Amino acid sequence: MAFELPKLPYAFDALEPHIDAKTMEIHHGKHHAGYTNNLNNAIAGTDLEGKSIDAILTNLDMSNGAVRNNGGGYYNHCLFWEIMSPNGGGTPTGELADAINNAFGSFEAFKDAFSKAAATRFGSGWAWLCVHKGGKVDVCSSANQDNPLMPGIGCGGYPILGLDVWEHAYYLNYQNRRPDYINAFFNVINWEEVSKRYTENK
Ligand code: MN3
Repeated sequence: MAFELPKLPYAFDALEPHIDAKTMEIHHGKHHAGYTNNLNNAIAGTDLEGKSIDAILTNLDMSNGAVRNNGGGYYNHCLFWEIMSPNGGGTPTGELADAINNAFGSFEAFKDAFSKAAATRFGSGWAWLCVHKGGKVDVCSSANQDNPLMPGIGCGGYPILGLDVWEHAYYLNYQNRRPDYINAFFNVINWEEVSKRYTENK
């Protein structure tokens, strides 16, 4: 069965003013749709067809550029839409808050580390908050559509929060001001969903 572009869980303009409607429309309807179609074409008729996206990325042959780029692009954007919400922002609670405090000392220190990872990723890529087995969390970044699930990428944990820092994610509204976009992202983070991913994968 082919992968399908998921429906956005909110309207295109729901994340304004932090992320504008036009960016969301193009990002979801053109970019994510493109990765989805290209992934389906890349795996059609191969032994990857029918496997879950987690299984494909975890066991990926990194020399398979089409699946690496489009499988990563498919997965990363599925995650990205889910970990944002018009009711987002604030800070995490419960065991995720404890894990963040244990790893970074405070939420503010985590925010600094994540923002730095996002701001210093040269060119296109993603910043991640990941959980390792046992519950420890870690921040890393990756190039292009790579993802820490892939062999040898980032901190190697399970991604529970990701920020797209490709210019297509922010350029219409923020132009070259990536740090402003990163700061605005914190107003739409869906910590409930991030906590769920933490609990299910720790
Ligand atoms: Mn993108």
